[in-house]
Amino acid sequence: MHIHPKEEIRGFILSLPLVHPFKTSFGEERERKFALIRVRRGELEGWGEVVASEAPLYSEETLASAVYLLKNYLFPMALSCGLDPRCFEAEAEKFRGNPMAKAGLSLALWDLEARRRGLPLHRVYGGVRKEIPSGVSVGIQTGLDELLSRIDSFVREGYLRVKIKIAPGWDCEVVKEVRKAFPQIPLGADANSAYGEGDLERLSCLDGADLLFLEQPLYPDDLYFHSLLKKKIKTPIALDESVKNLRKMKVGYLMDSYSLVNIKVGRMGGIGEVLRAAEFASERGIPLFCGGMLESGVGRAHNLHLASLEPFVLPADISRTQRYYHRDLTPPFDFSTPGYIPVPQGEGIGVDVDNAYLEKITLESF
Ligand code: OSB
Ligand code: MG
Repeated sequence: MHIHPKEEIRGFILSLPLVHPFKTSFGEERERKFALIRVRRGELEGWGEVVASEAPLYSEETLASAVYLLKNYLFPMALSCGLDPRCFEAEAEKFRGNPMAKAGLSLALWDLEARRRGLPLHRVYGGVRKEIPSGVSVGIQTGLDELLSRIDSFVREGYLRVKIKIAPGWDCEVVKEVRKAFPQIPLGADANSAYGEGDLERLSCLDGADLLFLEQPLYPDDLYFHSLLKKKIKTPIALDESVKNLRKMKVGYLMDSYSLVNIKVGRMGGIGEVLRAAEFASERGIPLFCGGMLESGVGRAHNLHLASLEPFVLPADISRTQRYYHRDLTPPFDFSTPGYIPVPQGEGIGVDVDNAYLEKITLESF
């Protein structure tokens, strides 16, 4: 008789205090509450991160809705797939939405799969980069002086691109001053959908600042008004929230809604969708960058492997660990040479989770 090694899935709800509060057009975070997913087969484990937050501000999903779905539907689904990531992702498509719940488990299954094959994840994906150019996303500050001094210290550290969060009242003037103080840095601005169809003319105020991109200025589900905006302004449009899957990316391409795309696995519902999006981008020459959701070391390790794919040609929203957390659940990620974070070379995600610390900060497990 064939004996199956024991298969098990467990979720952990955790909270980590941020080194610095992170303010966007939709709110301010001082700590990050999220979930980690651990899958086990015999001696092997795989880890994933669920990036949904407590309130539905970035997207409709919440941590509570993700935990509900995982516990009641997605864990049993993955077990009935024998923890096979492709089987799970295909099965999970029958549920509408909820990409962050699906992605958290998908990531854990891919990590396990890579470890089973004795390969680092980026080799399983066919990544081409050994180190990832690193950018930093800087929240809305209480004043211009604070912003300029934060940017100054990030630039001195070696970050290769700075992205500042903008919102009505913290936009044209701020971007102009940042550009004046840092004439050379690759600079982007992210509005997290703070503007509407009445603001299209106004956003051309950014055109003089030689921005690399304006990210997601309009509604989080919109492609049409972004295509109108793209015709009106010179600044390249990057989409984040609006690109919820490959189909949205295709439609946005056909409608000419963007010049580049911020890719987040949590937003797109799993690795399979990201790999298909990367293939599409590669065929069309669409530049991508890997986004971030202030992940712990587990999520950031996954992001490093994804950012090694060929079309991810722009600096990623993957910063040094010390920019997010004093103490993380994995060993810290840092620059090898200034501005570059190496892709972990061990099996799977290539880093181990500090189980003692995990146990200490777990609020609840499921
Ligand atoms: O819009 O890219 C975003 C963080 C939380 C939610 C949305 C966004 C972000 C970031 C942070 O910009 C990027 C990072 O993890 O460093
Ligand atoms: Mg964004």
